[in-house]
Formats: sequence, C-alpha cells, structure tokens
Amino acid sequence: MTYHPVNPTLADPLPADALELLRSMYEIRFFEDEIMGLFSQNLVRGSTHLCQGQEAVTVGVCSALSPGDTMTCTYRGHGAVLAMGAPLDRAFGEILGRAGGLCGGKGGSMHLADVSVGALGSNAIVGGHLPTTVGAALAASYRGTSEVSVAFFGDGSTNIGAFHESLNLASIWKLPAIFVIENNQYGEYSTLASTTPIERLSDRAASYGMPGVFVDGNDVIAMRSATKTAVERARAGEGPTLIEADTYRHSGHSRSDPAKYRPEEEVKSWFARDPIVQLRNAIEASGGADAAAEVERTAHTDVDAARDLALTWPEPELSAGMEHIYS
Ligand SMILES: Cc1ncc(C[n+]2csc(CCOP(=O)(O)OP(=O)(O)O)c2C)c(N)n1
Ligand SMILES: [Mg+2]
Repeated sequence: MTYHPVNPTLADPLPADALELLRSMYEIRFFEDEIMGLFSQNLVRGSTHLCQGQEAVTVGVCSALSPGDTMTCTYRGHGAVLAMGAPLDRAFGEILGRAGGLCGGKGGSMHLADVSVGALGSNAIVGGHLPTTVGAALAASYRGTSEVSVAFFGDGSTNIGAFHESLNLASIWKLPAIFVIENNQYGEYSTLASTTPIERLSDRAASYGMPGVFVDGNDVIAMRSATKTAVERARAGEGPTLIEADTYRHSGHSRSDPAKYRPEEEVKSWFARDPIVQLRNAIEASGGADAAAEVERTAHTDVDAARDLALTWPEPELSAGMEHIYS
C-alpha cells in the first residue's frame, strides 16, 4: 500500500485551474446549503444526505477524468454528480421533484443520474452501485475504448459483499475501474472502529492484488494527483485501484440526524481542515485573493439562479409514471 503524502501540494505552486476547482467546490457547498433550506420549507420529499465537508474528494477525482469516463455514487452523491458536470438547475429540479429534473423529477435526492456527463446514477443501496461501475469498466474493456469508471462509496460500504465481489472481478479481469472510499469516519451513527476490524481501509486492496492508496481527502489537489495515477494505470490495461480518502461530513447522516454522537473536539478539528478553506487559503497565499472572492460570489449567484429557475418548473405529469420502466 502507498501512503500518499498528506497535503503535499496545497503549499506548492498551485495548478493553473485552482480557481476552477474552488468554483466547483463552492457550487456544491452552496447547492447543498440551498437544498437544506428547501428541505426545511418542505419542498424536498423524503430525506437528503449532504456531502458538505467532503467536496474535495469528488471534485479532485472528477477533475482527473476525461469526457467518456463514467461515475457511480451513493445517496450522498449531489457533489459527485455536479463534479461530473451535471447542470445545477436540473439537479435542483430533480431533488425538488420537478419535470425538468435530471430524471424527470422521479428519482429525487438519492437517485441522481446524468448519462450525458457520465454520471450513471447515485444509489440508495449501500454498495449497490459498485457492480455498475464494474459493468461500465467491462463494457469499455470489451469495446477496446480507453474509458475508465469510478465508484464513490462510504467506509461502511467496504463491509458489504458487493464491495468484495466488485474488487475481485475488476482485478482478475484487469478492468479500468477506480474505487474511491469516502471515509467520513462514520456509517450512519456508528464509528468505523465499531464496525470494522482494521484501521486503514485501503489495506483491503491487498486481498485483490491492486494498489491501495490512502489520501488526505480534504486536499483537492492530492485527490486529483492520486486519481491521475489510477487513471493512467486503468487506461494502460493494468487494472483497478482502491483509493481511500480521509474526510468528514459536516452534518449528520441524513436530515433526521443532529449528529450529537460526535465528540466536540473531533468536529472542531475537522472543521479546521475544511477543504474549501484550505484551497482558498492557498490561492490567497499565492496572490489570488480577489479572484477567489469573485469565484465565491459568482458561485453563489449561479446556485441561486439555478434554484429559482428549477422552482418555476412543474411537477411531472401523472402519465410520466409509466415512462422509463421495464416490464
Ligand atoms: C444494503 C443496505 N444496508 C443498509 C442500509 C442502511 N444504510 C443507509 S446509509 C448506511 C451507512 C453507510 O455508511 P457509509 O458507507 O460509511 O456511507 P456514508 O453514509 O457515511 O457516506 C446504512 C447502513 C442501506 N441503505 N443499504
Ligand atoms: Mg461513512
């Protein structure tokens, strides 16, 4: 297993697209602020699982992908779908249950998909989407294209059978898959230590003969760099990689969880390492304070405009319930 150096790059010269990474993370953060507001107004049906605090994982990984690559994710997937390039307004529309939503308003918060940008679907079943990524990688391999498929999933998912089956199959067939554990330290209300007998989840890669990489998941540039290595390996036909991103969710598991079970000191120490603040600080230190402020402003405006537009869309027609189904 390789330990990716923690924070190797945020202090170094920043990449040319640092402001784009910042914009993408701000959009996800503000998008979910608004989702929380809409939820409080009873405009979001069911629950919703926020990824605030984990934005560097999805933005870093997706910034290392190319058009044609695909991605699957969990119910905590707003950030992953937006990071792939799904439009803000249609993502709002989906969560609001509006006809203009990504899935016609029929999927909601836990079922976002936008195949046009390679977002093959978020999934409410823990581990349920890993076989989808293996399938997408198999399809690419069978067709002889260079596409890779990424699966994002939680620490808790590494105890699910589908995790083990998917890693095994992807490795034995050397498929172009990248498995990304969003280790936010908890599965619902349980600490990792209370459900999992090992500390480093990336160690599990050894059982499947693939590299296991442990990365600071709050460092967007470290996440991208680890993903680039995995993408090169996948495109070269050398098979999958398991990446463990060390991170933290800012709020509870879902909207019914006030997250009181987390020690105050732990919460404080993770908030002090907020991924957005870390990148912003690095940009400011390299002379980009005004540009960073402008990115924050426009991200806010864009999110607000997308929300307002989606709120004007109607709910789907009743007849839409009979579309897009198999019989
Ligand atoms: C197969 C299955 N078992 C149980 C659940 C209930 N459940 C929903 S989320 C969750 C915790 C998953 O934790 P983790 O994989 O760490 O993801 P996180 O929510 O922390 O992002 C559980 C047990 C489920 N949705 N699917
Ligand atoms: Mg978790």
